[in-house]
Amino acid sequence: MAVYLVTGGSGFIGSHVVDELLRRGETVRVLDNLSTGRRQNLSKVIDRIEFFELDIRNLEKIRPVFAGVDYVIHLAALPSVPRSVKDPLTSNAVNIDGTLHVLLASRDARVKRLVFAASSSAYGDNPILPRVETHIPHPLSPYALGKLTGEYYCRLFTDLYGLECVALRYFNIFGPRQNPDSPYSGVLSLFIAAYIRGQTPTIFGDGEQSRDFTYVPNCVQATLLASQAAGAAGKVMNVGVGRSHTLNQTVEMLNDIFGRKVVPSYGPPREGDVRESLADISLARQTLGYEPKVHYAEGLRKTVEWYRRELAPPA
Ligand code: UD2
Repeated sequence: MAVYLVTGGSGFIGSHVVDELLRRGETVRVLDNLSTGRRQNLSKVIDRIEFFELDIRNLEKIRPVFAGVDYVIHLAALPSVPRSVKDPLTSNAVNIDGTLHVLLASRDARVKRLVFAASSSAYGDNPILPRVETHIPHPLSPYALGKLTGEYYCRLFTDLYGLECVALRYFNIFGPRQNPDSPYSGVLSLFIAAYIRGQTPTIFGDGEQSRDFTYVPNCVQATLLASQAAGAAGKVMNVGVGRSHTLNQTVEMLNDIFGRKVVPSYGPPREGDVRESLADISLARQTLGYEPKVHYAEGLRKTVEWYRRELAPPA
């Protein structure tokens, strides 16, 4: 049994990672400042983990949490492209300085390996699809720049200090527990909640932008493989499915699932938005043995089922 520290463990992705680690019998610590994470995401497991309500912007406060830790899954971050465009300073403090703090604390505690949640946003408007890790990155937002900087820091920490780091470029992860109540939430949580609440979803732009929407268990699988796989240290890898869908297609799929004919409203495109996104997952396949098990349509159906239960009015 190993000791895992999940930063951002009360968040959407983090809480799924925690669940899977516990299912495997591992020992789990969570470090989270609950800024975007939610206690209720861990409510079923809180008695089985150690929880530290701390902020990665404070290096000295977080250091003790790393003592005795074998593996760090570093997911704590301030997500959202538009939030970072509005407030680049906080985005930088959390996503860049915070990541550097987590790396320093991990190095000094002699952690065996750290897995970093990087982002598909690093590719920006590079016109070549699918995205391959050797493409030149071109971040379009402070969020994308922060995640890319985190990757570079990871590689440096592997090369300079021997801290094994693996950076995974997550491609638009979705699924249960993504908070639908913030304007900065992922598009699918906002759209599904709008359907359930009888509101009209808004598409920013013409709806022809595409994403490699990735159901969260696929991401959990890749993340835990990355914490163990031989030959992964120092690498950056895409984690997606390898299929992309536009927002207009997504609305059609949701209309099918809900048996409705919702017509979305269209607004101006978002600043810093990426137009097309599609992962080549060959490297993660080869290096990690990663294989996405759930594709978009099925993940979307399962996610809708979850939100239907979650957002149902109390009986
Ligand atoms: C980026 C990253 C993703 C992850 C995420 C974290 C890309 C391609 N992806 O996601 O991997 O790191 O950041 O925040 O950069 N939209 C609407 N209506 C809405 C909300 C969103 O049309 O109500 C659009 C939005 O303009 C964008 C798409 O939906 O074109 C997806 O937006 P998102 O916020 O879910 O995720 P995105 O792609 O910025």
